[in-house]
Amino acid sequence: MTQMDRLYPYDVKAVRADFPILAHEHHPGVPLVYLDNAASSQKPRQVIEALDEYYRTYNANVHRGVHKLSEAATMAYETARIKIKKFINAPSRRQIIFTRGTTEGINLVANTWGRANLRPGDVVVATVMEHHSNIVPWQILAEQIGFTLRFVPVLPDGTLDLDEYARLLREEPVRLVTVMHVSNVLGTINPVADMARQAHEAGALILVDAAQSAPHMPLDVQALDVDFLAFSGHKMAGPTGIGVLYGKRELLEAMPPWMGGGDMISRVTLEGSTWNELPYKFEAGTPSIAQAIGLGVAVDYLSALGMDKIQAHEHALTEYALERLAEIPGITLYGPDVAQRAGVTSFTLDGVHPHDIAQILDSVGVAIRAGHHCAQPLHDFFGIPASARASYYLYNTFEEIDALANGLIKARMTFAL
Ligand code: 7TS
Repeated sequence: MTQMDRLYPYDVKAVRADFPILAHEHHPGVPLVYLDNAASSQKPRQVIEALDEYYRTYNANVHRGVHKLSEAATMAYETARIKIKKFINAPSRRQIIFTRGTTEGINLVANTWGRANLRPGDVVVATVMEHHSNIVPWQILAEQIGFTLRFVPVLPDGTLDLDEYARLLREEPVRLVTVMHVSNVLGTINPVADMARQAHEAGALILVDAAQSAPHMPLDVQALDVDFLAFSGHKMAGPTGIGVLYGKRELLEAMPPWMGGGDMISRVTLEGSTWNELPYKFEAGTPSIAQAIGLGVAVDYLSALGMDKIQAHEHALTEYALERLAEIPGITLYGPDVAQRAGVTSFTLDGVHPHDIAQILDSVGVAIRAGHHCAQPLHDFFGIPASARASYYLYNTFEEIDALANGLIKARMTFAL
């Protein structure tokens, strides 16, 4: 299939015009082809302008002053929360906790629910494909508490070994399953609704790392029936420094706070303190106000296009990328069939180190990521120290995938392969 046969589900040209950075030249005369979206996405002018407007016209702290600026800031901050509640179909805005990102959301669950509920002998199940942010917090806690961490293996096609998952749930005292929705290396879409059902049948809870799904597909936390779900604003057209943790209400109500400080208390005396209601119990200190407002605008932007259409666009891009990449001699592609994956393609090229691939691509304007992508155990499984990764978003085009493929051919020629 050629790129001419492809139809875009929305006006990608108009979308691109909303992202100022995409109009920049990467080098003189060389346009930017941004294919490092799994690391962080670019931002539309609507989000940039919302930050600008906040700082220029109503900058103030939230939940405090009765002055007009503080009221306006509080209103915008809380309106963003309601937008995000709708975006993931949470039952209540009280279940939307603003964090700094996915990493903080996972650490929050580990340090509150985990610390209060996990005991020596308990089992927490993660997977071999997890990002380090969903491995290390559990390792730290396991060392302190003495519970056991087990990992669902990955199969050679880049999907999870779900038979082993079922066996772990059947045979081990599993209290929590913590799993990524979409792999940031393989693009694998894990069957988290099924995994949640199985976890619940075994009496376990499930936390979903939605860092690579919330930006790219419709999410419904009630349909998935997950207990906790975390994601980052900066990967979904929003600012850095803001993320979301969703939790089931009864769990959040029962959990102790993590960080102590202003805003999270109801009453403080020198003898002790009582906690504020949800979600403020988990939002100690001055939050990322501008960033939360910006994330609300990003969510408006994505929703206006339609998450189903964004997903369809990225699916078509990924299908095309897999075809084009497969034509490159000496390439090894990791991850499942396009039917089971989101817009992430990782690969190695015989005789060329991933960092050299990234450097040569950069010279022709194509920005990708090379390295272990914070997933060293997964790279260990495939027996490679690093890979090159191109990841796609709502503004990418088929022509940009051609630029990637042409850049890879140049990389081979540079190394005289
Ligand atoms: N979980 C997954 C699946 C991720 O891809 C990332 C970031 C995180 C968690 C952490 O998100 P943060 O916003 O808290 O940092 N992934 C990547 C990546 O693949 N390349 O750079 C960051």
